[in-house]
Amino acid sequence: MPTDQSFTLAHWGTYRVERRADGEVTALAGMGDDPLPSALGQSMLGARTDSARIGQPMVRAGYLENGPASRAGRGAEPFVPVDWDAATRLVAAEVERIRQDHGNSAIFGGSYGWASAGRFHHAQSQLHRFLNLAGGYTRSVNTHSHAAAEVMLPHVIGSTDGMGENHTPWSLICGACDLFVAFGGIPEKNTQVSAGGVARHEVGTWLERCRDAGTEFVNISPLRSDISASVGAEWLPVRPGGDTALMLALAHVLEVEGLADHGFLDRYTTGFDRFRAYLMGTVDGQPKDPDWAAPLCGVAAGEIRALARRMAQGRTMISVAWALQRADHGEQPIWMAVTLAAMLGQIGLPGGGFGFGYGCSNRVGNTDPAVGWPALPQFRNPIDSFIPVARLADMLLNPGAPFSYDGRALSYPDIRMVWWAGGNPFHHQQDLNKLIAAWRRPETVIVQDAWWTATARHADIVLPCSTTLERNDLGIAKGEPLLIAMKRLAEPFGQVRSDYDILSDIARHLGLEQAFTEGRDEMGWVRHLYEGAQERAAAKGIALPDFDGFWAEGIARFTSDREGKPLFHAFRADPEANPLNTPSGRIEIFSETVAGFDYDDCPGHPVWFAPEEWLGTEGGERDSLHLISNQPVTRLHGQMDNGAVSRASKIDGREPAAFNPADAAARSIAEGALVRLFNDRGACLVGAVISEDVAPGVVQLATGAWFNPEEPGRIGALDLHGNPNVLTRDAGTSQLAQGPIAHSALVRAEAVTSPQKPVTAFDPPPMYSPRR
Ligand SMILES: Nc1nc2c(c(=O)[nH]1)N[C@H]1C(S)=C(S)[C@@H](COP(=O)(O)OP(=O)(O)OC[C@H]3O[C@@H](n4cnc5c(=O)[nH]c(N)nc54)[C@H](O)[C@@H]3O)O[C@H]1N2
Ligand SMILES: Nc1nc2c(c(=O)[nH]1)N[C@H]1C(S)=C(S)[C@@H](COP(=O)(O)OP(=O)(O)OC[C@H]3O[C@@H](n4cnc5c(=O)[nH]c(N)nc54)[C@H](O)[C@@H]3O)O[C@H]1N2
Ligand SMILES: [Mo]
Repeated sequence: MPTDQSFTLAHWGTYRVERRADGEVTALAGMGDDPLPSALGQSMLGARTDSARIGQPMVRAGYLENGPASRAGRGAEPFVPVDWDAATRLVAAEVERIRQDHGNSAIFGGSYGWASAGRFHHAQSQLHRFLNLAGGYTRSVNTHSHAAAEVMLPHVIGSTDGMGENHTPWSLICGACDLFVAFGGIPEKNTQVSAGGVARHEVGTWLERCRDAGTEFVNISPLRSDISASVGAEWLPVRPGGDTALMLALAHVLEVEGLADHGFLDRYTTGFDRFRAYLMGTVDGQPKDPDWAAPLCGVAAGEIRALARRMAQGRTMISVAWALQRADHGEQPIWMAVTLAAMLGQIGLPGGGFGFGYGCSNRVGNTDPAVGWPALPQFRNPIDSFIPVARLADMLLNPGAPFSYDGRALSYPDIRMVWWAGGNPFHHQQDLNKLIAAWRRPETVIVQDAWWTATARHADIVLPCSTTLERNDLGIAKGEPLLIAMKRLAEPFGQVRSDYDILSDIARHLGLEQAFTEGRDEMGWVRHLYEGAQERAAAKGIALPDFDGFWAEGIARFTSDREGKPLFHAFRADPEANPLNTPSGRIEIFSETVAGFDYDDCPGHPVWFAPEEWLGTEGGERDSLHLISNQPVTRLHGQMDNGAVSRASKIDGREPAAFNPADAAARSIAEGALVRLFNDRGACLVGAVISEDVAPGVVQLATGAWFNPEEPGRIGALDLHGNPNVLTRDAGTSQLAQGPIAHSALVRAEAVTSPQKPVTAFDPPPMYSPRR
């Protein structure tokens, strides 16, 4: 019998749908078995119909009149509402023109971003499938989350295990780990989400269980709040960007005090001797000891020595948040953390070794049921043209210019069309003023989104899409034993369509409709994907109900008896039989491959590089503060910034920024005051929060406030709302990974007393109706 229950799935959780008698959805309630449902769900209903929603296709006025020749007005001009037929014909004709005149590599379809949960209506999968059928596109590789680690780790450990998959699960940390050393903390705010969805928020419970079982936590981070107070962690407020120096000094103590496990190093690693010469200062005359590191990392030499000895005394987990590698030379803390863990010799044992991303997403530390769930097939991209994801502005500004990436000499393609669906580059890209300049280069910009984000405002053609609440989909919380029937809960807003319907229609104009849809409608695809999931689950011995039963029930749970294993337990047990996928089959503390690339900014073993911008150099001596633009508590990046939860956190409409009391006092900044943060790259307004939990010299401003330039389209205009990416620097981590460096930026702060324009980010842009 079908029940009257409905559920929905979002990146931030699973929710039970509550309705009025007439069927109208009134609330999304946390699931009874979720120990810590995320409040973010409460933003979804209101945002669905708010002033920031786009109800109809829109074309920038100048583009409608003069086409691609008019691009200087991008981001500044009003929009003209058009009907779907006009919009889809315009897009189809432009795709045709660009691929005829410039070839498919001139279309940038990387379209990086989190989109929304749901296996079918995944915006990037939809767009990539469409573009592949249309002849291909220039793509992007790696993620904003952990690009440096994604490229570095395969050279060091042969995979991204311990970051992407196969972490030592919490169940094997709890009771086994004596000391959990958390670089970047284990911020519970971030465990609200996992890409694709969350069933149960369990990290908070695990931390408390670990504490009760005797694990001691050390939070090495500029923010005390990066571990919940209930865990009782010791706080070492490291200078942002100084962690590699600290790790080197810990390694130095282990080595000189005879605490390093040379048996492990000999059997399981290669290249320690080369690294040791650097560590001891044989090669450069500078031992990397605690006295050297203390002024760099801001942790006293005595504390470093004490921590190193404690780490060698019992079972120690070295945990590094992804944030550390989203920084100048972000490859180094990753390589150095593996090296440090190897010196402790506990890799492969319960509660020991290393892990990247505990506290960065709910999934990290779960025992994954390891079913390879199906996704919408994307076909093959016939074009081999790509950029590392964060090199977007460089690509647009410098067509043909050479760049290095992971041992390859490449050059930037000449992009004529940019197409984004499910991402928000005017949220995620560093140095937004540079992006505005770069964004003027392509001839046509197409954006699919549900809301007037800054990216939609900087488009020529805006194709408004439905939200998850307005369509049917299959939800699978990856890494957890749960499938959700994501039923349509509300009529689509205005004239919006799903990305699938939008692209099917464009495909029709290009003669690709049958290939794109394969004759299936939305429910046909949802059923098809579910049946694929059922098959794959069956192969793992998991029985799922048939589709109709599942859809009626709204939810399918299963049990997975997969036992978690410590990361690299098989390698530890027998390194000859289970080698790592590195050239040596071992952990590479020195990599001949990386050394062979001959990069001056990423040599063959972990080293200390002072970041170009940080508090340890001249700039820091003046009145600069280090900007930590971390992930927001109240939303997912820019998503739901227009929702109730995020809006409630604003101060006079501006994003809150947290200062240490001493830094606030020195600048006459009072709690709740309006503050201007600025540097040579840009400026924004924020509301001040004053907190002892912020290390001196640091200002914390979460990412995601919708960019709201006082004068839209003008480079350098003041952002009224508090988007940190007007301040961050756009450069690669190194020639190896070319990852983003959001966490390496210095800013200055001043109290603002004159009245300032209000935030208008959630109002629609100017529009006018076409002449009849
Ligand atoms: N300063 C600074 N910058 C950062 C970071 C940082 O730490 N500091 N973090 C970086 C990281 S780790 C990441 S992952 C990125 C995140 O950057 P993004 O993933 O680009 O950010 P989101 O706000 O999640 O953007 C997703 C967009 O997709 C839209 N969307 C949702 N569902 C759908 C759909 O079904 N169809 C379509 N067409 N659109 C949809 C949403 O409305 C939203 O505008 O930001 C990076 N930027
Ligand atoms: N609520 C919520 N949760 C999220 C997201 C979100 O938008 N909202 N985004 C998700 C995404 S896409 C990702 S990639 C993950 C990101 O996970 P992370 O990259 O780990 O997240 P951040 O919040 O940027 O950083 C975590 C903490 O690292 C600390 N930190 C920054 N720089 C340094 C440093 O130099 N040294 C040390 N020791 N610590 C430093 C900061 O104090 C910060 O609070 O979070 C995910 N979780
Ligand atoms: Mo991310």
